[in-house]
Amino acid sequence: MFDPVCDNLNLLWARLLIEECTRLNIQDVCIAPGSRSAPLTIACAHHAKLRCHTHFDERGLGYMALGMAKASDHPVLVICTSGTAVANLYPAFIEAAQTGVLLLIACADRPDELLNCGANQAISQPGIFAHYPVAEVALPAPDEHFPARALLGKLDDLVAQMRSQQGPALLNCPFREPFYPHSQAIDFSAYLADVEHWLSHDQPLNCFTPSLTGQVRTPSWPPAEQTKVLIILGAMDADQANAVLNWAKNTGWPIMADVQSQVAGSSRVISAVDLLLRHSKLASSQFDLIIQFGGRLVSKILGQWLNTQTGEYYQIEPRGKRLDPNWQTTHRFYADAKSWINAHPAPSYQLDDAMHWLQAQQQLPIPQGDDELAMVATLATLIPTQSALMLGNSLAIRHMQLVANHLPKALNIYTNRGCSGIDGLLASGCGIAQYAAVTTVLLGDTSLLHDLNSLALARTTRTTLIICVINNDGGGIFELLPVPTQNHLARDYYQLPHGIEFRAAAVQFGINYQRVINPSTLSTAYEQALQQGGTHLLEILSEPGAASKAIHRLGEQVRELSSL
Ligand SMILES: Cc1ncc(C[n+]2csc(CCOP(=O)(O)OP(=O)(O)O)c2C)c(N)n1
Repeated sequence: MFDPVCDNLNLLWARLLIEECTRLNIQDVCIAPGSRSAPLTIACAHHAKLRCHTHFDERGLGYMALGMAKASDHPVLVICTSGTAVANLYPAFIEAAQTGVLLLIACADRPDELLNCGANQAISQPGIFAHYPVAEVALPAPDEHFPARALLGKLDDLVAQMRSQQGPALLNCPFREPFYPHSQAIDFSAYLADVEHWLSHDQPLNCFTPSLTGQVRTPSWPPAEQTKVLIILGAMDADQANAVLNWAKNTGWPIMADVQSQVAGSSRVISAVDLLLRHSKLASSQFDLIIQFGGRLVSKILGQWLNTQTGEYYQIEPRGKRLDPNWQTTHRFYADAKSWINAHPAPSYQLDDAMHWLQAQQQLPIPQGDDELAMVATLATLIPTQSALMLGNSLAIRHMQLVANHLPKALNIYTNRGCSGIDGLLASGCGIAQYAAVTTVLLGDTSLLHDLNSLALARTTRTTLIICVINNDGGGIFELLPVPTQNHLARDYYQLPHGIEFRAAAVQFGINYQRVINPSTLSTAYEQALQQGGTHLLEILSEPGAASKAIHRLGEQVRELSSL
């Protein structure tokens, strides 16, 4: 029951907003300290239904919230103070916008009279995230002339827009002093009279029902039996991907799966595409119809190969975003995979078109040796089924895509591929770890240095969190890119070798640490970490330059496979 007695109007407004957030199904709030945001923070701290998470660094806080929102499938609230605190949330906010994650940022602000006059810690906050929010509300400072009904209604509208447009939103909250309670007990019943009904139940003030749009069927469906059909699975949820696998099972159509499809480890999909397409015979295949669910394909080779296909190309994507860097689709469907397949019953052709791809996949060589690719291949076999895996950008995700067929069948894979930043990857993993019994984070050394602050989050994680950092002494990916090497340009301006190992950082943050130098020490260290539980940092040492050589070698082996 909402208590109308409160210390001051700031706190009452904050309590109204936070209560409404919980009624709108927000269960986690990520808070960074600050004075002006104190009413919001205090309201959260006293709310029995909220799980509060704190961090001193707003950049990491935003990324932690992002990971949590993805893993929980609920919107997550982030609270911070005014000034650069808000700006530090920008990277996570953009990533949320690009990938449709429901982050609600509530930042405290100065009231109008303290803006543009030299007042401390004041910046221009409304509009700070440019066009990235799906919606934005700039509240007035708490004022009894502003009805409680309008206050709650504005929040309801914001969250409804987040849900319908699938993306993050900004709630700017100016407060005048006092920010903290002074043991007063003011009865605000008269002010709350216009939300009397809301006070008596536990539902949001406004309930929104999304409009039900009828699914349009493609006139030419189903394709004729002789039509060569290929299914592509991009980044998507496990239940959507599994629904597609089920739907297609009697067709015999080949299914190529990105590592982000959640089903890359299934024996029914072709996930080692990056390797298979290096073989000329497979690469010469042509399809009449490609049906792609989700997007943001990791494999560049797959993307380039798809570009050589000249048939029809359907893309099914629920947010209505074009995920089609080749500008190749002939039909775009604004639908999630399940709705689309419901409207398009799969024919039962029992073809054997997928067979030679799947057989070829089984014949692929497994990376051997002590380099990072061999270690990632080993890691793929160690990760427990049903656990969570956060894949960092740069080589971490690319290595895993190469060996994705070795992953367990059921695994929750998370990535930040909206902007593919190397920032906030550990923080995102820490957010995911709130919702998974076991979380593995795989990332590069520069990425970990970028997000070293987040070891402070990792140390407080209560579940099992295994951070695997591939230390190849800088940005190993640049070895694979045509960066000029003369005058050490690649080394001094791109790879930035640092000679740093992470043992001391692990000690500083009180995290278990193991140095790993080959697949067998990796297996031992990983199994031990799993058994022991808690947070572990496994430092996978890899010779700089070894990754590009290993990928090249593997590609050569595939090209020479005569049995395919
Ligand atoms: C925030 C951000 N800054 C810069 C980049 C460009 N970038 C892509 S990969 C990379 C190097 C990453 O190095 P590391 O994390 O060690 O991974 P490795 O390349 O060795 O796999 C950089 C700087 C980026 N993607 N994101």
